[in-house]
Amino acid sequence: MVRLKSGRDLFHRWEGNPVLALEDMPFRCNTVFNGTPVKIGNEYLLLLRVEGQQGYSFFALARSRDGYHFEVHPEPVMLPAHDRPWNDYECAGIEDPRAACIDGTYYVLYTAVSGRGYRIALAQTADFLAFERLGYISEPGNKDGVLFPERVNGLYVRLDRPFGRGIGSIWISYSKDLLHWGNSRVLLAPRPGYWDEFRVGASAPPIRTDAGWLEIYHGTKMTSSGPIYRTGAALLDLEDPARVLARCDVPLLSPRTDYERIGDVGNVVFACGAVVEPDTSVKLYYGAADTSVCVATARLQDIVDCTLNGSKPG
Ligand code: BMA
Repeated sequence: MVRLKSGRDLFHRWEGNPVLALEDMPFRCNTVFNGTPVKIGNEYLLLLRVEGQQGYSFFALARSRDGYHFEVHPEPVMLPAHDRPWNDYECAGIEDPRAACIDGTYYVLYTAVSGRGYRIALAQTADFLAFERLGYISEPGNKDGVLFPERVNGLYVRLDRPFGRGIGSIWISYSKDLLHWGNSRVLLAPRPGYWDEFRVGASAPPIRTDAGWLEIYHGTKMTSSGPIYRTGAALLDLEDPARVLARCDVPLLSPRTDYERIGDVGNVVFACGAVVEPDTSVKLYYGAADTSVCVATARLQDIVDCTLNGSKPG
């Protein structure tokens, strides 16, 4: 049994954090952060964002038997594409993967970066070692794409974060084939005066609970020394996920430790996915200060209760 330290946040950081940092990487790079987890059988896989020394990002894979101790595959598993038409839109890197399993198939949404801006890209994988690119599913000016893990009323559903006029909100869209999306509308907007008053974006693919789809998202508040990235949660109607049922007033995880406050980008906790265990505990994997990968845990019911009550966790 792994002992967890209690903090002031609902999520409890693992005392062995960070899970992965530069010294754990088997190849040269600048940083490793923002990994998306899947659990296949008893094995945990983390698809990691790695920033190379050149400055652009790509993906690596780490494996674990307990969700805490990971070993990184010796080579990167996905690099920005070299060939047309893909290289036109990701020549400056691929970032922030989010994996979802829908009807037995693993899909990864990621941010494709080029001089033309940020686009959301869709890829498919069987083993997280080889990836088939399926398409770009947004115009430039969009990121933080996550897929719901199942169709709702026969349609695929996704959340994303178009930039709008720079004050980003989380939007919801629908699709029959994962490639063509529509009926897009605003779902969660920044809240003036709150910890998420500047920008919000989806973090983890939504988790089905009895109380609704639980969306663990990130929000930022701007300060005189830059934004602070925190983690919050909202509940969406199971049948009509465009309907927000509840939203937690307070963040569930905030940068507090040295490894979250100090790094290439300080004051950042940025999750790209969570694993719900059979005992309904949740392992949230997050990038800390854009410099390492960490894990924090909470009970699913506590996250739901906190979101429903909308107030400070006990
Ligand atoms: C966001 C994304 C994340 C990053 C965060 C903090 O816009 O680029 O990859 O972790 O900023 O720098």
